[in-house]
Amino acid sequence: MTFIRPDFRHPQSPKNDIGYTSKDYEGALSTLCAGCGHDSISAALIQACFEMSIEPHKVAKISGIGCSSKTPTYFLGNSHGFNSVHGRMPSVTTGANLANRELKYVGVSGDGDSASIGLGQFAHVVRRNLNMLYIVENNGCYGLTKGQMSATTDVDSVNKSGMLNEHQPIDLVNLALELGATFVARSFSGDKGQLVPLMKAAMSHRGFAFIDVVSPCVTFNNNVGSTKSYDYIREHNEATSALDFVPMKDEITTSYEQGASQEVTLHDGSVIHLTKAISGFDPCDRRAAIDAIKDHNERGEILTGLLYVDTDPTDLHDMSGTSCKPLNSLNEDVLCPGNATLQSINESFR
Ligand SMILES: Cc1ncc(C[n+]2csc(CCOP(=O)(O)OP(=O)(O)O)c2C)c(N)n1
Ligand code: SF4
Repeated sequence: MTFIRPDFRHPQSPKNDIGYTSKDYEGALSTLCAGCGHDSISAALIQACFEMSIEPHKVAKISGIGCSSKTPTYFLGNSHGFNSVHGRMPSVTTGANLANRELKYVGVSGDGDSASIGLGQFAHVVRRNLNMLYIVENNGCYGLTKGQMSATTDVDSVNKSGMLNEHQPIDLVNLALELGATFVARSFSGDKGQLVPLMKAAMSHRGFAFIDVVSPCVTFNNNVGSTKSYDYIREHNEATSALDFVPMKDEITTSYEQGASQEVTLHDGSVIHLTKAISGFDPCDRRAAIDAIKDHNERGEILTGLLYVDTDPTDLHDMSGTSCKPLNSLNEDVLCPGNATLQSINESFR
């Protein structure tokens, strides 16, 4: 069957600050199952990039293998993209990122892609604090290969064929916090109101920004007994706070009452407004985030929202002193500094 997306564009479609409509941020028509949570995440990314007036050609989308990893085809059709190997999105993103720091990097992965075959890659990209948005579209199963349980399936969760999982799950959010991630959030594909501002804040963060998005697989893991079904998540979701994101360039004219909300200012001057829901929760306290996640887990609840942010992180570019200019724009004079300089470098190693 051939799917064709109509090219019609309403002449009065709202435009963002750089003159683009949200259509300019769309991709190809999705071929995922109708109702798949992953499609809602693509829609949230389109909205976030449109509202932030990000130039599509300044974005690189990188993914691994899986239904989730197919999704970069369905958003930002005018951006750079690379659909890599299963579990290897982090190393491909690291290479591209170090060669060109002028792009925004959006990595899309699945729980199979990141928590099983790619777990080692995930761990290292977190601890290196690579400047990127890393999204795991977490459905607790291997959707593309027909619903096998994954490493994030909860104990006692039952899949569509009635199998009960007895293995301990890996919580990628906890792991990211333990490994030193500088921006950590969890959300639900069915909650665009929470997901879009989280994505905007994550893309403004300098360093590794991780969002674990619970994204039900309607075909293989949306049954009664699954802890990653739409019904289960809606019933067990508790948000740290309602949040809003104001980019650095926008005038701050919000109506938040003092005391009712908390502001977190990022390194570039952008502000995250949090209207507190959980009393005493401080998103700048890593230890408190780990404890809060564990407490909620023990009560059978899923804590969503902004869980931790370091407002002044040191990313891999700072640590490694990488080139400020893309490597492909450097000319011969810079790339070949001449005999004398090479001699002095060699001398410094003697
Ligand atoms: C090296 C390698 N091993 C196994 C596979 C088979 N395979 C393809 S996708 C996938 C898992 C996908 O699960 P996940 O990352 O959770 O994505 P989802 O499809 O659920 O979105 C597996 C095991 C593969 N493509 N390559
Ligand atoms: S199999 Fe599951 S994860 Fe894959 S497209 Fe269908 S609903 Fe989505």
